[in-house]
Amino acid sequence: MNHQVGDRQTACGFVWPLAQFQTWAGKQLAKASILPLARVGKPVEIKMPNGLLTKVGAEFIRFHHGIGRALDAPSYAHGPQQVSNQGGFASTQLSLQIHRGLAPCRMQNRRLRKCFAGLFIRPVQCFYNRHFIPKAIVSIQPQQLLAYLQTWGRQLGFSQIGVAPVDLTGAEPGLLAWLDKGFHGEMAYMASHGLRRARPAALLPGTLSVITVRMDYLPQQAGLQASNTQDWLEHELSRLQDPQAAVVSVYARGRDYHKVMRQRLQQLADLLQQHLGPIGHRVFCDSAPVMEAELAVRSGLGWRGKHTLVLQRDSGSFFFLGELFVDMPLESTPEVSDHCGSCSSCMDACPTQAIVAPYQLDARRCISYLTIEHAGPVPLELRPLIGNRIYGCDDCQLVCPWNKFAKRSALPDFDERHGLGTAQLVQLFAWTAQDFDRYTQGSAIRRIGHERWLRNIAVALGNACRVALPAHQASEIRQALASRLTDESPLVREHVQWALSVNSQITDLDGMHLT
Ligand code: B12
Ligand code: SF4
Ligand code: SF4
Repeated sequence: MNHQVGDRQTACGFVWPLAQFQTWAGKQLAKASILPLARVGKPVEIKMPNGLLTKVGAEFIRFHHGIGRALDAPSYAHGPQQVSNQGGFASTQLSLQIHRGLAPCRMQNRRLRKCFAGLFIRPVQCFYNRHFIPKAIVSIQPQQLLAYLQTWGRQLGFSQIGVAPVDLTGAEPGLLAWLDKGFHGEMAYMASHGLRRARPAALLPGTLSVITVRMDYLPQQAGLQASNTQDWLEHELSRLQDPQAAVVSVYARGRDYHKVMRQRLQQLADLLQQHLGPIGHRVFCDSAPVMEAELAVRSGLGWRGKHTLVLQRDSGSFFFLGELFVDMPLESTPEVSDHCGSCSSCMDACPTQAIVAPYQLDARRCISYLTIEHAGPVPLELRPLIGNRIYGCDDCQLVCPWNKFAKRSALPDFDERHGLGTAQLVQLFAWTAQDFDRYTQGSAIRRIGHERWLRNIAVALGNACRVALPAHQASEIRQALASRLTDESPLVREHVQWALSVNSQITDLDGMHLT
């Protein structure tokens, strides 16, 4: 990259992070991406006549006019111009992270050499996530740091820890194609952040690495009713065949994972800070525009299955993902190879054919989306395919051969609550709004509210009515549905009416017409 800066500018770096290095170092960084601080998609020549350059404060240089805005985009992360800046940023095909945290411009050669030799020299001070972080200069071997992280991670109940780079450029075309096809449905939050979702350093300026974690969540109770608890997979599959069973996705039977993960990630960050002094950091678990599966894959926590989830040879896919964004340039952990081979069980098993091609999920057809994210009426053509799944769906995971190796959670947080692993539809349909609030306290289920809960169960009851059942069971279902025909919610009433209209067209086991 060629550049020309003002006469009075002795250090030749012209944009962060290059401004921090001597001329030769800046050039090497730009050319060879020595550190993950700089990535050049296409060579760009920028000439800045004297006067356009303004030195702001003691530590960084900002350009005026269009290109300056584009290059400086991440520092505007919280401003209203962020989206348009990002557009400009992308179209230049140039990606440079602004980082105010590394050692100052006149970094001594001795320190720089140390940095390249594998020792991370910690910043003296920085702003991160709008907070001032005072720092002591500490050096630590990357491998030593990773070993600490892994030990602390295990103590906190994480199953694995990795480190991902912040460059997710490779994921951007897939994200855009997914949005372009409208696969996100009503999840407006998936579209509203644009490419920031694939750019951790644009989401939080100063982020240099992402510490990734995964946590197994299979409850200790899963399959307890089976003759052998190791048969939990068969047990889950058999409940799908029982029309009166209320199937709540395995991940949602215990405590809300967002809370568990974020608390423990913060504890991990606290341990890190006890060791290293203050660091710029922020924790995430399904709580911000972050491509968690991409980060997990890039840090070797697993490979991407054809169902789009991340999975592992020795743990299957029943685990959550979370991240700790940090302002330290850490060495990434290696990726693992893909072991799906010619298998397509997940795609074949999907009740709604939501996996439209390998690694492509049309969320609008996914039962998890329909029962959790989707607010309005469930599309009529999809209702019969939902079966008895009332919150989320696990089918594509249950059939995956690698889930024979799924691990039970190390934490009691994911223990099943209120019999949610064994509940019946009629029983849950009887929950009042107060019952719903009481029984779902601290659970992810609470997010959907009582109305959507009843809507989902009405669909499942309607599907139960399609199956030939002994007369007394069919009658119990009809009565439960009828009790909500006058529900205050038009959404619930419509689904109940649909369920009962299905009921009127079938016959029971004794060959008697049910209406
Ligand atoms: C939105 C979302 C959903 C949506 C959409 C899922 C999806 N695949 O996009 C819905 C509501 C359907 C959903 C369902 C579930 N989810 Co979800 N979900 C998310 C969330 C918030 C974002 C995922 C995302 O970025 N999607 C955007 C698309 C573009 O990404 P992608 O599918 O990975 O696509 C990539 C490629 O496949 C490819 N691609 C995709 N489509 C296309 C199309 C074309 C044309 C092309 C060329 C390429 C392409 O490009 C993309 C970039 O590489 C994440 C948390 C997070 N912040 O990351 C959790 C997350 C993925 N979900 C999770 C879970 C547990 C689930 C469920 C199992 C819950 C359940 N039991 O009901 C199901 C599983 C359904 C499934 N098979 O994926 C976990 C997964 C953990 C793991 N082991 O991987 C996550 C990571 C949450 C967490 N923190 O643990 N989820
Ligand atoms: S969660 Fe269920 S509906 Fe969604 S892709 Fe997997 S099997 Fe299909
Ligand atoms: S079911 Fe088969 S294709 Fe799907 S994720 Fe598992 S191994 Fe891969």
